[in-house]
Amino acid sequence: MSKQTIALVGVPTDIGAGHRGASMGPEALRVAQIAEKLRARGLDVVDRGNLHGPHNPWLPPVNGYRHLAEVVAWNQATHTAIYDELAHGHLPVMLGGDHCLAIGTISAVARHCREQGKKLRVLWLDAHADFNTATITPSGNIHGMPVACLCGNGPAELVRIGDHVPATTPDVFRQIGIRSVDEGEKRLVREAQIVVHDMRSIDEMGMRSTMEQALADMDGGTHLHVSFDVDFLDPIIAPGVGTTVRGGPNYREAQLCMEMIADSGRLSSLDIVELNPAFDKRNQTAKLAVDLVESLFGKSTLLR
Ligand code: B3U
Ligand code: MN
Ligand code: MN
Repeated sequence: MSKQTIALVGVPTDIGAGHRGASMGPEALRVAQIAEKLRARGLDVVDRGNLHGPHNPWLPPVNGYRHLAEVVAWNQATHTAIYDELAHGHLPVMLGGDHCLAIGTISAVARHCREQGKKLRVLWLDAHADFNTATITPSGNIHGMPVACLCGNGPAELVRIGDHVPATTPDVFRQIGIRSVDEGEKRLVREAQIVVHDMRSIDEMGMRSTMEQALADMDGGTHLHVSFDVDFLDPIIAPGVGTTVRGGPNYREAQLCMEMIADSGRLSSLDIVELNPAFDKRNQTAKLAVDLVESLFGKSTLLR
């Protein structure tokens, strides 16, 4: 079998975020040589360039949603592009962009899994649960809502992306690194019974046991999607994000997390989101993200 092509798809928008700047994420990752570093590992990488969509009008929320029409347009484009890569047997890497774009990627991955008879597992690496709705959101920013939308709890225009409602179900998610969940959001996360490995549990049982649990019960028929929100990382090592939350995984913990995902051998699609060069220093957070993504694709720090 020839090796699987990794397809980089840039989605340069901050349409769902509360700060401007995640739109520069794809270029910062390219400047940090994401393609070259993966190629140096012997991987086959193509860069599809960037998708296009509406500009950010920077308006206040309407009925609990900021920029809903624009978020829909960007996610439709993302869905189509990611679905297309999967249909060609490629491993898509979505270079975001803010986390609202996971509606487009994960709906595409879920559709692909239904068609191929595969089971879906989503690792949601994030400081936030992203399970807000219009009535409980403190901000109206749709990057705080993608998991809810994917599970059918959101505006019809977003919930319908992907031709199947809901796009997926709460049981496919494993959330890791969570440390900032809004009051109303907590209740919804509990009701949906999403499996959350929050920072408290990582502190108590360590990253190794956490990842063993999150990666358990997968087999050759499992498609593993990783949605990597860069604010998952501790802001001491990753200041280049819009919404930092202190107390995240440190460099070693993050490396182990990525290495254990690589060891599972199941990684089939990836989002890299919320990188915000406007908050970064000398592109250090983009470089760190690329370093971690290299580990995700099998670079081990040990001579094994
Ligand atoms: N939960 C808050 C903050 C937030 C969520 N995701 C990010 N920030 N990046 C909200 O606005 O929904
Ligand atoms: Mn997020
Ligand atoms: Mn986040």
